[in-house]
Amino acid sequence: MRTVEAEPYAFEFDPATTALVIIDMQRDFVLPGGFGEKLGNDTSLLLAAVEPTHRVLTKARETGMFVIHTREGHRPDLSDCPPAKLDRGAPSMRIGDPGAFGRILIRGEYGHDIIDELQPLPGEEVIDKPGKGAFYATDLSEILEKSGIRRLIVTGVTTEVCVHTTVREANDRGYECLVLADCVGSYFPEFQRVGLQMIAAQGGIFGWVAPSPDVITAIQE
Ligand code: C5J
Repeated sequence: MRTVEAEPYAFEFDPATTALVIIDMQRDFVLPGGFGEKLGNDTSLLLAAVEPTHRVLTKARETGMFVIHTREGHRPDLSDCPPAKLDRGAPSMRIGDPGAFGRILIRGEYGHDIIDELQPLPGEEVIDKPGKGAFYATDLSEILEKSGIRRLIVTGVTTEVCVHTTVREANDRGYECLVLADCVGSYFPEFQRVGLQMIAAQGGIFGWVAPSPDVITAIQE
């Protein structure tokens, strides 16, 4: 077992039964010009997570840890996108509309795919999810069970939406989740701060939070 100082208390993990999960580091969310920015958001706050996440991913790959990437998106005919999701907030650009990087959040489009820096390697799991959580309408549960994974080290975007939803879903399924504070990002600084606090509050109500350099050290011990 490895131990890393975390909030609210030390997180223990065995790299052999722990997966690194990288949530939705897609061009449409992270890059200037993409869907996220077109909705009025500042993507620099998400881009800040790229370098630290790349360092964790490199260490995980070097040490043979199980790596999972997720992508939020939909079929080209939008049959897996509820009208409520499509219409929410009456946005000027909707999922499926043409955007700077192809049709917004549609599988197979350039913008739906993961940014160059964090592209999956052959053999790494890529979970295509229609919802915010990575367990809803995917085979993530089966993959984790089959692979003997008990704990998740979680990175990605956005902190208070897809990261939170996935960590909550995982916690309810019995997985212990460590969220890396500098490897997750929100368009809203306040949500980033409070989102991280919420995870570790009440004795770790649904997880732990730690900075990535400490976790890299623990992985390579
Ligand atoms: C959002 C996500 N924010 N990946 N998606 O709609 O957090």
